[in-house]
Amino acid sequence: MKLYYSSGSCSLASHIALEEAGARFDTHRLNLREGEQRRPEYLKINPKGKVPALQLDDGAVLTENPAIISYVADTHPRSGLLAAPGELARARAQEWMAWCASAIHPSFGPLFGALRTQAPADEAARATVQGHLDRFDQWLAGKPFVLGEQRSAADAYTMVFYNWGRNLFGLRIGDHIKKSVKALLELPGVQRALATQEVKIEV
Ligand SMILES: N[C@@H](CCC(=O)N[C@@H](CS)C(=O)NCC(=O)O)C(=O)O
Repeated sequence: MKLYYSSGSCSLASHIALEEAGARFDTHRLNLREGEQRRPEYLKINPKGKVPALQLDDGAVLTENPAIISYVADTHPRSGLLAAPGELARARAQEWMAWCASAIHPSFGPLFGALRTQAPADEAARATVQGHLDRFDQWLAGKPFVLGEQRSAADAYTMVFYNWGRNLFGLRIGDHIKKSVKALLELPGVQRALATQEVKIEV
């Protein structure tokens, strides 16, 4: 398998899942600022022009973080990233990833837009992201990971939003998120993904 990613982007979520699953995979880094995601050779891999994309050994390409993370979890069942079909814990992890992909991630869009044009970010857009981060934080109260004491596929996004919120946009990060990030930083797979992507996380 080969993961197409960009350093510090949402593809870090899939990268963390692959490493935590103990998957064997190669990586290919794209520079989004230089527009490598729109070059014809990459559009042949992912016509959407986005990362992540996971190319499987038979050449098939999977895109969208929740799909990639679920596939990796299901093909590496001993990793314990996702519970078996029919178990509530599986649905909870998928519920969480769907929220991350469909609500939290897009809410950062206007902030990235402002960053690119060096314009001040719209306060309403910042407030929307802050609301998501606060809800994220409340959910983590009293537990190190999204589903409780054990890390799971649902934790793959935490580092992405922590990094964006704190380091790129100076948003408020609650203590429960910080505790979760600390716990995630102890995991060898998370450490490997961050090292490969050359992303430095401080809590
Ligand atoms: N829905 C996709 C979103 C992928 C996405 O937006 N990736 C961004 C990086 S975080 C990207 O590739 N942006 C490049 C561009 O839009 O040109 C997913 O969850 O995987």
